[in-house]
Amino acid sequence: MVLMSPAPKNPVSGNPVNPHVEDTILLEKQAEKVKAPSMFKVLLLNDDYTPMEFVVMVIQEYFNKDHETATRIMLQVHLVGKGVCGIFTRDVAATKVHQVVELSREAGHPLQCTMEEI
Ligand code: TYC
Repeated sequence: MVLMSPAPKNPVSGNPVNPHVEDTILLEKQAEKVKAPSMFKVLLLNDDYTPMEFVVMVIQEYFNKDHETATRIMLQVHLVGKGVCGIFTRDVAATKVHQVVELSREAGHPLQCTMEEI
C-alpha cells in the first residue's frame, strides 16, 4: 500500500502551496485590477463676444500650444461651435476648466469651457 499525503494547499485560496503558482496567480489578479484612468476632453465653446486674441492666449497659456496651433483651435471653435484643447485625467481637466472660466470672468468675457468623458 502506498500512502501519499495530499499536496499542501493555501487555506484561503485553496491553491497548491507552490511559490511559482502563487506568484503567477497574484500577478494575474493585480493586472486585472489596475485600470487606466478615465480621460476627459476639455473643450472651448463659441460665443459672439470673447475676442479671438483672448481665446488664442488662453489656449497657449493653459493648453501649452504654440501660437499657430492655438489659432487653428480658436478658428475651429469660431467656425464649428466647439473645439478640443486637450485630453486629461478628471482632476487635471476640471482644474483647467475652472482656471479658464475664472480668468475669462475676471476679464469680463463670457467664454465657456467644458469637459467631456471620452
Ligand atoms: N466668436 C468669437 C468672435 O467672433 C471668437 C471666439 C472663438 C469666441 C472661440 C469663443 O471659444 C471661442 N469674437
